Order: sequence, then C-alpha cells, then structure tokens
Amino acid sequence: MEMVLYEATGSIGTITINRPKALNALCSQVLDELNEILDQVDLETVRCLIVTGAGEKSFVAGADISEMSTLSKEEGEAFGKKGNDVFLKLEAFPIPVIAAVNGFALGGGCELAMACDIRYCSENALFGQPEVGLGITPGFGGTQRLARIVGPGRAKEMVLGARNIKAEEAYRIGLVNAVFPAEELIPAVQKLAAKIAGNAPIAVRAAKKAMNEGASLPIAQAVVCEEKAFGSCFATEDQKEGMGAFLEKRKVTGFVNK
Ligand code: DAK
Repeated sequence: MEMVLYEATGSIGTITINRPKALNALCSQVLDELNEILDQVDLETVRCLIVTGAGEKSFVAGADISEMSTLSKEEGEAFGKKGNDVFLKLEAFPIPVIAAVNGFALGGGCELAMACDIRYCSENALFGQPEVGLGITPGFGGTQRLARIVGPGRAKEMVLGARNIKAEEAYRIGLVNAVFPAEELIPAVQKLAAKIAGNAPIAVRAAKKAMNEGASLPIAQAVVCEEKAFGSCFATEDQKEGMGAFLEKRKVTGFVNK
C-alpha cells in the first residue's frame, strides 16, 4: 500500500489518498488500494472513518486523466465499474464515513466525497464535475448522487455546465455540512468522528443503514427499515445501558458494542 494510507487511532480510522504530486488523482491503483483498505478496517474497534487527501492543496482532483485518455469503450466501462464498486462499498460501509475535503474535489474527487456520509471542507475547497468539458460524463456516480444531495436543478447546472463551485457555495446548497479554515478542518472532523464514535455503535450502524436503505424507497416502505433498525436495538446491552443511565440520572459508563 503506498498510494492510499490508513491509520487507526483508538476508535477512529483515517484513510488518506496519497498522490500529492498528481493532486491525489484516482488511478486504478488508488481504487484497488482503497478497496483493500476498506476490507481491512477492524470494525470491532473502529467506529468512524475519515477520508481525506494528502497535502494542503487537494482532496482528489479527479479520476486520473492520463490513465483514462487511452481507454477503449470496454476499458472505460471496466474503469467506471471499478470506481463505482469501491464507492458503493464506501457508501454502504457499516460505520459512518466523513469526508475531510482539503482542497480540490473535482470529478472523481467530488464523487468520492459524495459517497461519504458527511462532508466538511476547508475554505480553499473547490467542488465540481468538469467531465463534459473533457468529452466524457461523470463516471463514479456524479450524475446520480449530486442530484440526490443538492437537487436536480443545481446538479444539472454543475454537471452540464461543468461549473465548479467554491466552499461557501457548496455549503449554501448543502453539498457540505460545514466549512473551516484549512488548519481547523482535520481537528473539526476528528471532533465529529469522536462524537459519533462515542455513541452506541450498534445503534449508529443501524441508523446509517436505515437512512441509506430508506432513501430510495417510498416512505411507507422506508419506515419499515426504521422499524427493523429500532427493534434490533432492544436486543443489545447498549440500549439497556443508554436508557438505564438516563433513568438512573447518571452518565453512560461506556457502550460495549453488544
Ligand atoms: N488526473 C491526472 N493528473 C492530474 C489530475 C487528474 N485529474 N489533476 C491534476 N493532475 C496532475 C497534473 O497533470 C500535474 O502533474 P504534472 O504536470 O506536475 O506531472 C499535477 O497534478 C499538478 O496539477 P497542475 O499543475 O494542473 O496544478 P494547478 O494547481 O495548476 O491546477 C487543477 C489544479 C485541479 C485545477 C488542475 O490540475 C486540473 O484542472 N485538473 C484536472 C481536474 C479535472 O478535470 N478533474 C476531473 C477529472 S475527470 C468514467 C470514470 C471516471 C470518470 C469519468 C468517467 N467512466 C468510466 C465512464 C471520472 C472523471 C474525472 O474525474
């Protein structure tokens, strides 16, 4: 592993896309390494994942244009599938994933951020789907996830116009949850990750799963996802501890992930 780094500190894991000379562009090797790292995360101890980019300039400046430039139609489809498979894995990852967007998030970079559950960014972040200017469509979910996050009109303006937007606009349209000065980004993301990691892990996972699964369903079916998630928590020790602490007017002594 060299193009993607992974470090776990306590209950928080951090994945860093590590190709700063190419502004962390996503080549096949990056996608393969990201895929392998996701398989290796120790879900017994890690309760929240952070994804960021190496260096101060870029989160991910897109899929690797040099690598893509010579692809055939079949190879293009295979490359798109490779990216989509790993982004789907990230989206459905059992624990929450926060994108710390520390600069350019263009093309595949914007798509990577959108496959995460929550996005915080630095003031120098730039988001966009510039693909139609390169003669291609977005290929790692940009034609689908962006509209679900910011609405079809704004998504089409960005995708069809290849219009990049700065951090403040990304915040205004709901593409990111919060914007920070560059040096405050990682501490802010770590603080949120610690807050998430401190909550009942089974309930956190179940809530994420219910929200993801319900998002594409009619509301009457979507609430069934919630009913199942809610019910499953009553078989856990953490529910007994959480509610017990409230009733006994004391602090939670610690969730045991059971
Ligand atoms: N790919 C490869 N190399 C990249 C890159 C990229 N996306 N972005 C930057 N680099 C490299 C540059 O080539 C340069 O390398 P050297 O020349 O030093 O060797 C180095 O990073 C530094 O970049 P710059 O010198 O250009 O730095 P600047 O600060 O001047 O400009 C920039 C930064 C981000 C504005 C600029 O680099 C830029 O415009 N980059 C390209 C951004 C972009 O268009 N991204 C979208 C890529 S397309 C699909 C699958 C996937 C996709 C689509 C379809 N299917 C299978 C259907 C995804 C597509 C994309 O993501």
